[in-house]
Amino acid sequence: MYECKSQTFNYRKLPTTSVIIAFYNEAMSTLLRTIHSVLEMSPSVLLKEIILVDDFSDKVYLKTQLETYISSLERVRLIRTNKREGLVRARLIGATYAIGDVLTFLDCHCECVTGWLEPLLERIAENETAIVCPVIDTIDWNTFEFYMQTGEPMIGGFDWRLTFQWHAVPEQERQRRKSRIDPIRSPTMAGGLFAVSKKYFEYLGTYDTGMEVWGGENLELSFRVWQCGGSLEIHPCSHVGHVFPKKAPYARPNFLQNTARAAEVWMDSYKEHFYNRNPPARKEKYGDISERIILRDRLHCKSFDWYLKNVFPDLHVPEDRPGWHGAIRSEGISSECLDYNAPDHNPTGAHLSLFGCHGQGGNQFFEYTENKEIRFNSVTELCAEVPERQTYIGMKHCPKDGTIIATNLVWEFRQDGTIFHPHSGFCVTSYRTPEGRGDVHMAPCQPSDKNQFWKFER
Ligand code: LR7
Ligand code: MN
Repeated sequence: MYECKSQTFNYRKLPTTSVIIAFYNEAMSTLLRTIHSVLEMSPSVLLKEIILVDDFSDKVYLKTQLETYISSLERVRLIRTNKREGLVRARLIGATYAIGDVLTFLDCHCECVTGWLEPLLERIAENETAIVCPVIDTIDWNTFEFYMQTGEPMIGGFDWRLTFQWHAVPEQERQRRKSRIDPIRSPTMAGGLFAVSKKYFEYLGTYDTGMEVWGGENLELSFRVWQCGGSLEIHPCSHVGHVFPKKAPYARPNFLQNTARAAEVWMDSYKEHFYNRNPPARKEKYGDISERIILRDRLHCKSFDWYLKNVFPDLHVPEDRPGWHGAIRSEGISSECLDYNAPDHNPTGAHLSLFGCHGQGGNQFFEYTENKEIRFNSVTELCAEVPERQTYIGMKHCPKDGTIIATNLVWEFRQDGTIFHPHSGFCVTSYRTPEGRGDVHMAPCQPSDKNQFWKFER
């Protein structure tokens, strides 16, 4: 944005920073690209040091070869953990060595763009309780080309499985900001790239050190900073590219466990929506959270209800009425449940099909609302419909909360077990394809046809 280019900074008034980069088995090329871009794109008066934290990698080139390489670089330190710590504790180990006023965390496969650092530091100088993220640009996994995002940045949210999601800046936030280069408030952060005052980060309780390997810590910190009186922002003038790999160089089995910790500590009774959509999470042994609960009390943090109403009012909150959510099992093909595969997995477009009931929530979690919609709320809120003159069940974006619902989105779960669609006059019906696969379509309602009987189950 051209307004960003005309900004000037008085370096003497800005805090200094330590850049902390934890890595596990990263490729040499992407790791060095990150380090060099930080060194080249950061004013040297502001950059105290780069702290690399090797989280017990086993790649040979990350031993002496890496050490030799960085020994010729000024202000780059390498710390190695004694065991695999996971990204949370690896970052915190790095932070204990930091001498800068601000901690700037980066993933190990990034490229910082000219002028990336100043806006982050300036914002923290102005408001010490702000955690500030850059705009995250994409570095192509195949070509390693840098794709700079233009236009209005996206901000962070989540769905009720507690997976991170991007979405557009809401109207209310657009109105609040005075100029295109004001920081944008964001309900959540992606997790890898942000700057925070070292003092404030410590006051806030750094990270939950009970979290292992990967996942969950980004939402935990997001909820915490908002609920405990700070803010989370994206600065439109700060850009950093990030490689989104096809496949991570390590397994990630801890997402549910870490996320359960975040939900237990911060979400109050709203955590049930998460568990409903992730039945296996109820069985996760998430460990001792007593210290985090003490922290929440000590900092007099606000409720999750407050967070939803004030920070993320656009998020649709599920009703999850007892008996009206979960998997929808067919009586006709009793091993199978309604299943929604996102369009890119489904050559015939976004629609409902049948699939073996797996009890894991995911693509088989539906919610029947008081407004009589059948909602699928992973990623975004989708509502079941029957497109005109079609017999398949499509999924389309639900109307905004509080607006009128088209009759096409209305369904009736009738006493006899049928799911009736008044607009088309048809019933949801299971059948077998010529290949013998179970599928579902809309068909005239027949008395006592098992293929038209359905049951919600948890
Ligand atoms: O055990 C580990 N030890 C580590 O040191 C596992 C990982 N790591 C390092 C890893 O080498 C990397 O530098 O931690 C960093 C993050 O791991 P990635 O790059 O594999 O994670 P990601 O980019 O796929 O995932 C995003 O969500 C994570 C949730 O735990 C972290 O918050 C990541 O930092 C975060 N990345 C971003 O926010 C970049 C933008 C992605 C988006 C959207
Ligand atoms: Mn990453």
